[in-house]
Amino acid sequence: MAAIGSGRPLASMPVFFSEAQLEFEPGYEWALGEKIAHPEHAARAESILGTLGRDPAFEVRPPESLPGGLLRRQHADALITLYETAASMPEGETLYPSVFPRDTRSGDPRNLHHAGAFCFDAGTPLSARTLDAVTWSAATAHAAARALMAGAPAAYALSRPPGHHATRDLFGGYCYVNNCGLAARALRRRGRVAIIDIDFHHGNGTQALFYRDPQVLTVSLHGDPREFFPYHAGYADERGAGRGLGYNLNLPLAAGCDGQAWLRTFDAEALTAVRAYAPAALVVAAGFDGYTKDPLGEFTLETADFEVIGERIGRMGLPTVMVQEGGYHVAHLGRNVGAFLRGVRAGQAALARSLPAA
Ligand code: Q9C
Ligand code: ZN
Repeated sequence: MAAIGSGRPLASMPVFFSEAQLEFEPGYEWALGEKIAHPEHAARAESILGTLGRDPAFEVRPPESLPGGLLRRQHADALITLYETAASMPEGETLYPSVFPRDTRSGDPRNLHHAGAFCFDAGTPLSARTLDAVTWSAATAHAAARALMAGAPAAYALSRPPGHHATRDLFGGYCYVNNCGLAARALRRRGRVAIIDIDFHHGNGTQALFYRDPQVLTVSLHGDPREFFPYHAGYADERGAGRGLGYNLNLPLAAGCDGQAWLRTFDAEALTAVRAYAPAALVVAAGFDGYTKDPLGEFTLETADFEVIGERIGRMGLPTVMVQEGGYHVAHLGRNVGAFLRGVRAGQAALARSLPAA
């Protein structure tokens, strides 16, 4: 059996995406009492496809469908049942949970009035198209992990809707199924896995999934949760629990953080921890809402910074799955993703050149 990622840098990097992911449109959300256009819309995926689709460095293809039952191995049965219930909503209708019971055990996933029992914020709607879109989004992450197990050194999942805020039991933060979690679980069969989350927001869902698991290291750089979503997680003193203690690393950064400061923390803390962990594979929760013009994030990262971040990741010399998360400046999202992925390729190629030929 070939080791994961044992292949040479490929002529083109596999990119997984399914058209079904374009069918779900959240439409709007409430921001401090005002109804605004929802930031997480299908045009984000089109922006990314616009860049990657016409670059021969990338090969866009649909993922294989997700093996039956896989979502329920990572998520609560009731959470997936709720999405199934929503699949029979009237076409064109969206449901925004607005009643959140403090005791979430009281939820009936066949009653959409109970949706708030499975949800932790009011900006993440359900519709008839949610289940299909999030299942295909999850399939891209699973397919990218499988591409690594087949020998690809790197693969990109254009997972939209995103996933890193989704926990075992709860959706929220525009996320329904934790795509990075699925990729890590697929790769974990071959050894330890590290997940680095570069999205502007803390990956609370991913952290929670692996909090007690020493076989998966979770590292996240993000806007300080005292000030930014998800507010209730992402603090530096959350370090894992039980046998997983020491295998979760949170690196909160102040608003206004620029590329230089971001990269300093990334090198000194995040990559140092990953190197010490010596994983068999790496999963990157690749969010681009730290971009300087992003409407949600408040860092000042430039397109060139994403290329450098990619290059540093590539130079780790680990088989790497990149899973799309946030990034809401639609017009520049494609170029930021392209810069990042080209950086990863360049980093892996530079490392291959510097090593003696096998
Ligand atoms: N009106 C991801 O980047 N809402 N999720 C912020 C804005 C939550 C972002 C309020 C932001 C979630 C995957
Ligand atoms: Zn984000």
